[in-house]
Amino acid sequence: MSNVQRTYSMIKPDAVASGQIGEILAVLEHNGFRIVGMKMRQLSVAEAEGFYGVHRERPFFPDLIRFITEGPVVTLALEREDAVVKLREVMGATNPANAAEGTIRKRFAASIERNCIHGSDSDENAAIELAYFFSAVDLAK
Ligand code: 3AN
Repeated sequence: MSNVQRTYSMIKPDAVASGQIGEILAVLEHNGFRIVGMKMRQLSVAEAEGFYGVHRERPFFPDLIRFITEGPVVTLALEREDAVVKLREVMGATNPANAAEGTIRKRFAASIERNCIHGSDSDENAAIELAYFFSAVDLAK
C-alpha cells in the first residue's frame, strides 16, 4: 500500500550562508521529494524556541537557538512515499562525522551543531512542524 506523506525540512543558516541551498534542494529532488512548500525566512528567537521546545532542557539549547537565528533559513514542506523515514536517510546522522557517504550532512555539514539541514523525526512531529511553519493554503495540492 502506498504511503505518500509530507514532512518538514529546513535548510539551516550555515548552508544558506555558504551558498548550498541549490545543491541541497537538488539532492532532495533527485531522491524523489516533491517540494510542496518553500519559504526563506529569518526566525526570531521566540519562533526558534517554540520550534525547538522539546530540547529546552538540553545543555546545547542556547547554542542551538543562537545558531538557528544567526541568519535566514529555508523552510520546506516535502512530499514523497515514506517521506519522514526517507528524509532522515537522505540527511544522514545528526553528527556529520557519523553520517553515511553520500548523505546531505556528510557532504555539506561541518559539525553536530552546524549540521545544515533539519528533518522531522516522526510522523507526529512532521504534522506539528509543518503546521508551525505553513498554512494549508500555502502548500501545493
Ligand atoms: P536531528 O536534527 O538529527 O533530529 P536532534 O533532534 O537530536 O537531531 O537535535 C536537534 C538539533 O540540535 C540538531 N540538528 C543539532 O543542531 C542540535 N544538537 C543535537 N545534539 C547536539 C549536541 N550534542 N550538541 C550540539 N547540538 C546538538
